Amino acid sequence: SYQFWDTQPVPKLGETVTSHGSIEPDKDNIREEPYSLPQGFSWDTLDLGNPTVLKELYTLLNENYVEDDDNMFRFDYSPEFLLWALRPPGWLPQWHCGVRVNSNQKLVGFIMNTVKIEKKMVEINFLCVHKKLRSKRVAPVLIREITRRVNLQGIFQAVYTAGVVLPKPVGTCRYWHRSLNPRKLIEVKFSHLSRNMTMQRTMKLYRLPEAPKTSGLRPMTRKDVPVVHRLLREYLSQFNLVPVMNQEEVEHWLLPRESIIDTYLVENDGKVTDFLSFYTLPSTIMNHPVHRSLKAAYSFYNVHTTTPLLDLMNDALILAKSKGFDVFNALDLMENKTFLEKLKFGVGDGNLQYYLYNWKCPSMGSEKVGLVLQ
Ligand code: YNC
Ligand code: MG
Repeated sequence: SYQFWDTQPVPKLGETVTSHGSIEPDKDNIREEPYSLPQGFSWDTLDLGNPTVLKELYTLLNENYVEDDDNMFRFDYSPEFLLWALRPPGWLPQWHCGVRVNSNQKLVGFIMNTVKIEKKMVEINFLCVHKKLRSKRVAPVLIREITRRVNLQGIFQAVYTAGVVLPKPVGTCRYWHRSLNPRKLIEVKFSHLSRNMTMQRTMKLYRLPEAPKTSGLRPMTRKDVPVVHRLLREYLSQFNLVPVMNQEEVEHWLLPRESIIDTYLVENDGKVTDFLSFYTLPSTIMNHPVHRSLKAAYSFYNVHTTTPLLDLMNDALILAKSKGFDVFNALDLMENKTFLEKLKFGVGDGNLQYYLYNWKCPSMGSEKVGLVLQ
């Protein structure tokens, strides 16, 4: 049973949902006072424009955020990446909701950004409680408080993803990994040398050409925003859970930013037909004498109308390799299952569950999920 989640407007785990709609009505009286934290803690809205505060958030996440099941790797979001993820068009300062320990000012961040998914929803991300404060029921207080702050803006729905199973996933996706630097991945035990394989043969197996193959492939620029916006909207219409971005949001999320987001499009005879994108999210390698950081690229939105998706994604691998990434990760959502095995991705362990808050709809296969969160 779920002591906290059973009190929330989400379907029960065993429930089969057949209808669409909100679970509880929009509230007209929203609590004015913040929720009470355990003794010794206070709320603090984080001003991420202050470099000292941004560094504090970076440190909290760098030391306490998501780890793999074997506690060998932990996400290492860069400060610049955090600014990109947490300040999209429409961000509000009060949604960067932190908790500090009164005595030493240490931080527990719970932060979010907006996304519009047909109904106006917020996207919740970066829920993090310091390791020393785990299992003390601080997370439910953070969730209740951010819900209150979002409700005050007249928004009553949210979307979020997590590795853990909660009531109730609307979709279940799985990460796949494509080795780009197999020697390092094996050295840090991210992957293992297969039976009957030598290092030499493994390196040959994953070798990639030096340069992309698709003619007309080039980085996206600001003037491409309208065409990328149109391609994305048309492409996403085939999936069931998708972001509805305006041009400003397309510019924010897809225009290249060094070491944060890469987007390349295909233009021939003045016509843009396809694009690929991936974001940069390294992981700290815990307890390794030589290697400190695993450089990972994550597949973001890839849209094809003319270039086969397989060719587009092969070019994404080539670009990522040439930029020094060790591994290219992709979820099995959208049309990704059509290329994962062919391009030598290996299946990961663990799932990424997609959830909606206060919104009921039938669950869907991963190939119907058209939303990627950072
Ligand atoms: C989780 N990831 O089941 P029950 S993903 C949601 N998302 O509740 P305590 C979670 N709930 O079972 P701890 C959760 N993980 O009693 C645990 N829970 O009903 C539930 N890890 O609280 C759990 N970041 O404080 C249980 O647990 C209750 O101290 C237990 O804290 C949890 O960002 C956590 O993986 C995750 O920092 C903060 O373990 C901590 O363990 C941690 O005793 C490492 O909590 C980092 C990590 C999670 C990444 C993410 C999405 C979060 C979505 C939150 C839900 C948003 C709902 C919508 C709100 C807006 C609504 C509107 C409008
Ligand atoms: Mg806790």
